[in-house]
Amino acid sequence: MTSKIEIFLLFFSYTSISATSSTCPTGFTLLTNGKCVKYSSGVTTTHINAMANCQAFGGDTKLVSVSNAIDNTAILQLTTGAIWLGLKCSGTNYCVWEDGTAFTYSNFITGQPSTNIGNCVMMLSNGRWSSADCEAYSLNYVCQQNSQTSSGCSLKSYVSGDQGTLTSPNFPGSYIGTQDQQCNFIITSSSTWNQVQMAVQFPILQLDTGSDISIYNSESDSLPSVVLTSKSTADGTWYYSTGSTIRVQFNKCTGTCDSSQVHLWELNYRASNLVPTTQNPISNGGCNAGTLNAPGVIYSPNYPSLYPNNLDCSYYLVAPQGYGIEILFLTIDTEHCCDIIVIHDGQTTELGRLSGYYQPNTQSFKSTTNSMLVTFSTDSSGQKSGFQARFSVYQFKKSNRPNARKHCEELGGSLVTIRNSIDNSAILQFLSNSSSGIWLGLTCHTNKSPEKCTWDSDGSAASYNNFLPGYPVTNIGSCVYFDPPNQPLKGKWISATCDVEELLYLCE
Ligand SMILES: [Ca+2]
Repeated sequence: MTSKIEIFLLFFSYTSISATSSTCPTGFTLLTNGKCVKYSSGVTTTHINAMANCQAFGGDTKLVSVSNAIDNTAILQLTTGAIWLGLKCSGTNYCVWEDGTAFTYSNFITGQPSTNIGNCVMMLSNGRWSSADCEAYSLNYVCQQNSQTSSGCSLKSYVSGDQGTLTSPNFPGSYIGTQDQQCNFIITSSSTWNQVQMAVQFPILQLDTGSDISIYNSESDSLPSVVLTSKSTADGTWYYSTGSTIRVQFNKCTGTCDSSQVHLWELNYRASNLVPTTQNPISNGGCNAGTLNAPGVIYSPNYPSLYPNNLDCSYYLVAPQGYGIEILFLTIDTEHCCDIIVIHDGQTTELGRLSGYYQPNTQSFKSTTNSMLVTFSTDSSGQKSGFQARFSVYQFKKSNRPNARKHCEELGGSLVTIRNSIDNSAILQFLSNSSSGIWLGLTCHTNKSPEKCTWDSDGSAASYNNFLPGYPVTNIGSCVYFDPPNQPLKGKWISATCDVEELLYLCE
């Protein structure tokens, strides 16, 4: 018996370890978290230009994000004097990293961020952060991009890191014809913080009909949480695990495979911190937790023990611009008459009310804006266990232009208006990860006369424009979309047929 066990163990350990090596482009330095970084070293500029300079390195290069004290020290050691961070703040304490990292670590000096000073953020020479006017300062900066991991394919490949990229065998060539039939990537965060979850996204996904990619919540799960097939597209969706490990299984075609086209995929992975659970209230209203960045989990106070009487809780859930909040109630048990959960789209439009007992995982809601307000109020007697809910981000649906406009009007607004180059840069930044363009609230009436196009929001003529030279072309259509910077038309405005094209849109 013993020898059988030994043989099994030898076999297991042999197949379970597969080397992966991370590499950075020339001039970039590899940090332990799997990011490649490059210091501008003497090249100082405004925040917007620094963002553009980073993007010019190509791929997913952005201004640096900092998700913990170790990263902060590593960046500090690389630089001299103040630098721009890829962070922007609005409101009292609502800040968003340009690369989508959850804003759960900060190192601001006392009393900041202060949007009276500005919406941008700089790291000072002592490592502390300060708000800054985006245009008034000219600073050094650090660009980052994910390291490339040469993946290979084996039954079990272990990958450790907080951010990185994996590719199909033989990438950027086709995986068709490479031999292994199944590859597993078990990706685990290097963070020791226990509230971390791993997410994956596919910027490139072109599977043949005989192959699929299954995503599992952990190394040992046998049922996948998501299965991607030849019909799946690289639509920017992040797929989250419930813990710090995610397993991605690539099942390659067997037998006759389609070698008429190049089939390949590229995967980005990213660890993000779960939003800490709300604290038990020490007094009525003590469960108000401020702004919570998605993804995360919220609970009623004391959950799963009895919630207190006379509660007035609110949970304000926020996603990056261009994304909505999706909430799934894992459990709900409240006093039916009197202890009520209300879900709002944004802060005011009511999406639904829940009270009483519900089967687990049956109640879910989606916002049409990038925020959702959930309130929970209880009366003076009668307590139950309350609720537990998971909230995540989803990318808005695409729509033709008439429906997009109608939807914005239903929300009391209009499709996005761009008055100047600053607005234009903001949209460019919003679109930096997108493969779809967005509709503008602009209608053109005369061929090749951009100044005669008018904005939906107030009927005014377009005094500023960023049309591709020779546009608008009203023969194509009177509507206008903004092409994303990573597409061939690189951030330019293009004419389109209003009721045919399906694109993303932003309301304002
Ligand atoms: Ca009650």
